[in-house]
Amino acid sequence: MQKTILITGATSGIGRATARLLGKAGHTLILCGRRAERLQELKQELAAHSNVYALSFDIRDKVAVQQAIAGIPSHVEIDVLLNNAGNAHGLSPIHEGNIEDWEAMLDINVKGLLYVSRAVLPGMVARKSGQVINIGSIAGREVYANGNVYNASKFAVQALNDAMRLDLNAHGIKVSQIAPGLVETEFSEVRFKGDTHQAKKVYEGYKALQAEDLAELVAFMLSRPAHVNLADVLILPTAQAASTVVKKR
Ligand code: NDP
Ligand code: 8X3
Repeated sequence: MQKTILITGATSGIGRATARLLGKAGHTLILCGRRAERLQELKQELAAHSNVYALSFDIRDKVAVQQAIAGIPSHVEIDVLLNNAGNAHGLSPIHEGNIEDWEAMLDINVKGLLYVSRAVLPGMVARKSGQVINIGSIAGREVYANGNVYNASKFAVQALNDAMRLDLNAHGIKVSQIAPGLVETEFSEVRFKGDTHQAKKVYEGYKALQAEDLAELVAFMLSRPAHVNLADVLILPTAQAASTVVKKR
């Protein structure tokens, strides 16, 4: 069955790979991110398969989020919300943390997810159907040294995922979390502020998850029958046993 799927953070990594897979399967997509040119490229790439709406906004801006989602044509009813946009900014001990980095992580990973959810969920509730998939992290299950505020933001996603499932249960809405371990995307470049050498080192000596692995998981979760909810899925590279335990060659 074809669905209408809103994906935040569709300009890169997990979100972009998922947009490609679901778009090629013919689903209608609402793709979000700040980099408008990448959204347009994706729209063109998928034009033969999928009806794509591109919404460019900064998820930290609650007015922009609300306006962008309110601007979606009223006949386009969102069946699936993939709350994926997010990043780590920095990796340093708490007493040396950069306060702007902290604000970015809390504003994007937590508050941004809330702004989008607040704008999308009332429609699902009114229709008594829908599905939310929140992208959390292994970092939301165990803290690691210097991860502090990123960990806190992903623990918040875990809490919000569980809270959404409770609050939306009476309305027939599925709520699920995917908590990945190490995925080779632009994530580490963002964390290390464009230091590609440091970013590459994160993925050296073992096979990290690829964005396409996550896309396949999302597609599988969406393909389950109505009575089945993969409510919380931890997905790791085989080489990874815990946040900081990775078997390298
Ligand atoms: P990428 O850096 O490749 O993608 C991040 C996406 O988030 C981009 O599309 C970016 O779009 C969007 N985004 C970031 N900031 C904003 C903002 N202020 N406003 C709107 N959109 C924003 O990383 P990943 O694909 O790896 O990350 C996706 C999710 O997966 C995140 O929630 C991350 O925490 C999570 N995750 C990643 C893991 C990994 O190892 N890679 C592991 C576990 C979880 P744009 O810059 O165009 O705005
Ligand atoms: C991203 C994975 O281990 O860098 O959430 O925190 S990790």
